[in-house]
Amino acid sequence: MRVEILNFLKDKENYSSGEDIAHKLALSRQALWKHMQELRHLGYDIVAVPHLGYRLLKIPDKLYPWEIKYRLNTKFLGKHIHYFEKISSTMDVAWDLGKEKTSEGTLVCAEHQTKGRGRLRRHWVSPKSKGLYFSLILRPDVLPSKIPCITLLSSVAVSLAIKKMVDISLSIKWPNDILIDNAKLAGILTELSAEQDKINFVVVGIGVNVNNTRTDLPKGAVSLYSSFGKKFDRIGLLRIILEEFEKVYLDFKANGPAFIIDQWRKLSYIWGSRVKVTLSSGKIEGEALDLDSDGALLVRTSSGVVTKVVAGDIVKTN
Ligand code: BT5
Repeated sequence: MRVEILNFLKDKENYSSGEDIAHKLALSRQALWKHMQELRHLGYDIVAVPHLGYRLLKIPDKLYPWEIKYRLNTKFLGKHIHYFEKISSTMDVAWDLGKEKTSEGTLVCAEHQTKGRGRLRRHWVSPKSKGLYFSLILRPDVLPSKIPCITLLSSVAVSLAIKKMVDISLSIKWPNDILIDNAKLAGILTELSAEQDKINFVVVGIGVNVNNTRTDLPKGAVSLYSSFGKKFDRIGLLRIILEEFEKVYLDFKANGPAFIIDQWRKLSYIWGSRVKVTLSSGKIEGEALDLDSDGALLVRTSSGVVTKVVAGDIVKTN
């Protein structure tokens, strides 16, 4: 009922009389008053003026599931949401849900992560209510070899969403960093449960620095706030990311990786540059040539051999 009351208030620019709301939602005035108290407790700024009624002045800066879903224009992404004030990592919860056959598109988000992680278990700094920290459960019907495409499509979708919200020049660093002027704005982590020729599920974890101040950020990182000097609507940004993500994902499922790879080539700045790549098996150095149709990075070493890199860290050396 809380959500219905909120939607009622959101649809009205002005005051709504208690009598009107109670009547439309088939509630007693007493029950309505109780719900209003609960909403205030959740952080909603609702004023009540005698003879005029109630008016919603401010929505709290919280990733409440019903706020994310409000006017969310997706078919399946974000239709089921698990929300936490504080959690170790959204990846852990999403992984357990993935094993339990939770439906594709389920979203796990948190205000704060105590053990947010990046690749190779590196720490992901996740201060309370400053950034977006969320994981999506996907069940793509593709071969496990196509998994790098899922990481690439995630960075393309997040970049397109951020550019939709704010006029900004972004770049992507292979495979998963979204950068503003070489500083890291967002990171993506893809974890996979698969058998030899079948994916059971994929968890895509996305961290975006939104309203972090410089002191909330690790070295080499940037936030939208630190770049623009103003706060951004985290819920609005999350909604746009979900919408863009679903569009790019459905296009990938229907038409393959052509769109993602094309967008990715445009957003990446390494083509033709010398790069040093750290792999689990050692290091290689060479020229970043292109992406192949699996989303792997092709690097030509000084011996002229072209190496296909599926996972690793790259640094541009010229
Ligand atoms: C990543 O790893 O960039 C993937 C980050 C994914 C985070 C999301 S948040 C929601 C979900 N739940 C999780 O627990 N994780 C996902 P990687 O490429 O390995 O980069 C990690 C490195 O980025 C660290 O070693 C730091 O140098 C740097 N770093 C840590 N926190 C950062 C932040 N908030 N902003 C920018 N850089 C950061």
